[in-house]
Amino acid sequence: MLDAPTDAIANTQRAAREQAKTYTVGSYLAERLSQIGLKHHFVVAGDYNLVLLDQLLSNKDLEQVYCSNELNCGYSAEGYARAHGAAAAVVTFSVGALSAFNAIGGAYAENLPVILISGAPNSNDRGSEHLLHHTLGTHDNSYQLEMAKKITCAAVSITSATVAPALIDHAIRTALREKKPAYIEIACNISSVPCAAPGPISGVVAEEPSDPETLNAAVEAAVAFLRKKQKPVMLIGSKLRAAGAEKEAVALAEALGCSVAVMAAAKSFFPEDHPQYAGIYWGEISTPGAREIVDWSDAVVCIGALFNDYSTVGWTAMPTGAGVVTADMNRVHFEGHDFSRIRLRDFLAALARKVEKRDATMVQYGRIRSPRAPEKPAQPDAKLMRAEIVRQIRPLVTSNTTVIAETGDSWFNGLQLELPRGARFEIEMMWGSIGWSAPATFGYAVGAPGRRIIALIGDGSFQLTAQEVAQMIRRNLRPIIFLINNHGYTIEVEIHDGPYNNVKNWDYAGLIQAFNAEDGHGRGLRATTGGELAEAIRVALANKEGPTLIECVIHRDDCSADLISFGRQVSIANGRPPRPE
Ligand code: TPU
Ligand code: MG
Repeated sequence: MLDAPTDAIANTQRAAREQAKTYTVGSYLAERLSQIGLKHHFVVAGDYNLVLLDQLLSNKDLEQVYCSNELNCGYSAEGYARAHGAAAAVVTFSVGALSAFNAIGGAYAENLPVILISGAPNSNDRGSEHLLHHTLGTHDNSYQLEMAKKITCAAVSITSATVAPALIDHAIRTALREKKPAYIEIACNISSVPCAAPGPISGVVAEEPSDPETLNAAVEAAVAFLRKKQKPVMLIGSKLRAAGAEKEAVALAEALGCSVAVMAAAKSFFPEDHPQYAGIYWGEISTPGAREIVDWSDAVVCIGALFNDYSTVGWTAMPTGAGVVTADMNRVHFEGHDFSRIRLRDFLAALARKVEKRDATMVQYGRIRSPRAPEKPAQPDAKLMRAEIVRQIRPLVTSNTTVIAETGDSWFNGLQLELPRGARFEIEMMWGSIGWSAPATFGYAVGAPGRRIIALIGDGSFQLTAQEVAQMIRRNLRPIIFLINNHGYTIEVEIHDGPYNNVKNWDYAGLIQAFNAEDGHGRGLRATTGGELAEAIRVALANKEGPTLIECVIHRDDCSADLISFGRQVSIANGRPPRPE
């Protein structure tokens, strides 16, 4: 550490250096990305963004991470945001950005601040008679910005260096506040043009405070409401993390003393080893006791909950009625009250300080809880089955593990894993785009290099975005991928079957060899029995230099009981006839 006078000199020198430094639009953007804590940005090059990429490279605190295509680039950034709080992806105009839009829609649905940056046509060509490549071949090139406005919380087009700082700051600030993606398009001739130096980052990252009077009123009303109730229960939803309120939820739980159930999309957002943890509430496919305790309660405090057709199992499981308290990211409402402009974190913390103990649901849950039945290992040479895969994965999950579960039966397999304190679970349940998990695993691994990542991915999903395993190999990242090969879209089979649910088989282990080419250290293994799986896991744990993919071959119809029930209810919900006209 420097002593005080030397410190002052160093500060003056730094300020002088900053003044002398000329910023360009691109280096300004890089500085802002670095200041909000990003260490990486995900990139696919294209002629509209090449000069911008040079400018971003000039920031030594920011590393460029290359992706195989723009869809994967978007998903990688989305995975990085899950690990790191925010992320940036840089793509080229239209041919790149339109592919990335799927992932950006996902970031919107999943409440993740991903900044999508697109190179764009030269400012001189705007409104001119020139037709440009990578466009629709019309003279109006505003369509990408217009599309971006629908799937981001802020979308800006930069064609002038003078206004660039304000527009960049606006986009980043809005994304961080709203926990939603933002879009910045920069004309290719503008990114190297000098612009103003960035002001203090506090102006960009400052959070909107709760309105103190509203907060107070909401807490008073909630305390009075809960005083009248005998059996409150807490239900944790996926927006709890986006609200930055995980600790405060634990504090409220401990003050109330009640049972705490989580929704599937919020697995790991409340510690599973906490004595008040009562499992996953998901209608008829809840973990044992969770549904019963929520149904038994007389007040369900829903915190950051997100109810859709999937999370309610085809609208069969949704807490309703006068006992429901909805505590959302910026709003609380219940029985005759509606309060906005209060932050969830502040509300939970203040409520925890004032609320009276109500532990009836905890006492009752203690009576009805049933420990998971012990699982019997399969014979080592018996045909591999889904249940045996889950059984063998369980001991791999430690406090340093993140489990990433892809859409499909992998959701249900992942949800069956118990998480020790510190383990994390990532699922894309609102957007549910197959193909998300391979690049999200890549991005997550870049963002959390010290963590052991276990990805559960179905064969159908993997085929959308498999290339990103090559990027894991390129960076010597070490996730373990359990590729569940049931030769089809089994989740769709359970909802509605037909020939369209069959998947062309691949040689998945061979694919990793192909990705390795001359210098990679990925391992690809195939398990058809429990014995082969155990051996493959041993090899995976010993592979210190790259990812390991274990193809787990099971029967097309070997799926979890939960998926069968889920599929039936979703099929009923999808098949409701239209209302009479
Ligand atoms: O375990 P399993 O067999 O269900 O998983 P797999 O093999 O990954 O199959 C997933 C099947 C699936 C589809 C085809 N799940 N949802 N869909 C519909 C779908 C189509 N396209 C995108 C981008 N996302 C989707 N969810
Ligand atoms: Mg499958």
